[in-house]
Amino acid sequence: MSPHPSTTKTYASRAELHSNPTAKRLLGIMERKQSNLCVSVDVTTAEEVLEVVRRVGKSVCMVKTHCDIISDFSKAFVDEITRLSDEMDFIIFEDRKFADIGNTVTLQYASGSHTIASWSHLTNAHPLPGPGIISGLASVGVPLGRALLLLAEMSSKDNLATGHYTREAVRMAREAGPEFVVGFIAMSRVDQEGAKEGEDFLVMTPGVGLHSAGDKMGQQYRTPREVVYDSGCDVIIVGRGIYGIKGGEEKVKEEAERYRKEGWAAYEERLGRK
Ligand code: 5IU
Repeated sequence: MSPHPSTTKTYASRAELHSNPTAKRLLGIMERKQSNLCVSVDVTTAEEVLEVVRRVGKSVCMVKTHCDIISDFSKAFVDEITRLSDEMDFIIFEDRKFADIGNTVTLQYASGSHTIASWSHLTNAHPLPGPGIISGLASVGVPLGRALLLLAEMSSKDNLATGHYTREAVRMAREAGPEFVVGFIAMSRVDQEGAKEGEDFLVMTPGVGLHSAGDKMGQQYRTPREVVYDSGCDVIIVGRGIYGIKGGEEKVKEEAERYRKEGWAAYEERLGRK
């Protein structure tokens, strides 16, 4: 099979063609910072999250949050992570995994104690409920210049997002158009088949780690090279492999740089630059 067209282009050239402001900004950051690394900051107090972000911020194109695990989530936290995102030049991705009918997700996205749409540039949704989930989220997100990923595949063992389900996720994204849906959470180039002229989805991939094959709860890890070079994905998402490394502040910084370099080398290799 010939390589997917998106995998043979530079992030910079892809940035130019995107109409969605978040996708455009993200691809620009990736090129500027030579980083396709997203750090997933799954720690449970605001100060811990911000500490990790300050340590890894220089090395990443994106920071991924789970706002519902932060015990002291507040407006002050939002202000500070937003300030860091401007200062250190990264996108904020709230990994909310919306999964309800359009009306409900609209409320979950805009309201409640987290008001996710007000601070998170990018979020994601399960395609399970059908296209209404996209139109609901788009009604809130599009006026703010936000972007959405659909979960087409997952990294965990024996998950059900495979085959027909994955293909339907891709079809749903194509039908929605590029205004709001900019890509997928997936383990591979799920948009390989039936690509439409001019389309360019971002494929973002969790389950990346250099130290272990997985955890006791079904997570499965691959290396940055396997994800970016072998599978043609665009962004590597790394959590415990970076913030969980033992050895203090410097070690976390070093580890983030190590993943950034490996991810970037795999991207250059896929472009045939080395
Ligand atoms: N995450 C996955 N797999 C998935 C999806 C999301 O691991 O299929 I969708 C999230 C869960 C966690 C992060 O927030 O990505 C991975 O963290 P670790 O690198 O610590 O395993």
